[in-house]
Amino acid sequence: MRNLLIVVLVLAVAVSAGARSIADSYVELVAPATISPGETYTFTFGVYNASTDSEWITDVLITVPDGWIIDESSMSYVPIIPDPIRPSWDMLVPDGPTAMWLDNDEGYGELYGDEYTTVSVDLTVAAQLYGIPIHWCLKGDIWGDPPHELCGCIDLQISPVEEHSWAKIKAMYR
Ligand SMILES: [Ca+2]
Ligand SMILES: [Ca+2]
Repeated sequence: MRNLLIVVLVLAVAVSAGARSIADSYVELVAPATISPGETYTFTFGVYNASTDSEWITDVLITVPDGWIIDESSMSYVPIIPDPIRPSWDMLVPDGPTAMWLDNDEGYGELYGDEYTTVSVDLTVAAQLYGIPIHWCLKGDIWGDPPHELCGCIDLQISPVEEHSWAKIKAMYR
């Protein structure tokens, strides 16, 4: 009877400790600090895997607002381990408005627990802005407990359109 009680207690601890998965992982905007309509910027996003039960992140998906243009050739990331490279995202491609850093090697994920890296892509901001945020999703390698997918959004600091337009007009008459 005493053994049974211990087993039950250990199980309870294991469940509560494991119920973390990739919860609290996030994508944050590192640069640029502000954007203006119609301009192109190199966007850099920080990606953090908060998993405490050894779930590793496979894919990073970043969805831009309507009318923005993704420059596929500019997509890159910073390896944490140079040799062999890790994370080794195998496909850096857009799918419609979503820039994707995909781990297509069929193995486990690439960004381990408590690791942080950055991904970058050149984005041309739409000429009309409606204050729509950038959306992101992180996918884990389905190890440990859910959630195995986590999504969120990033609000953007937009410089005033009028000020920007006047600067452009002034520049034309310089
Ligand atoms: Ca890979
Ligand atoms: Ca992998």
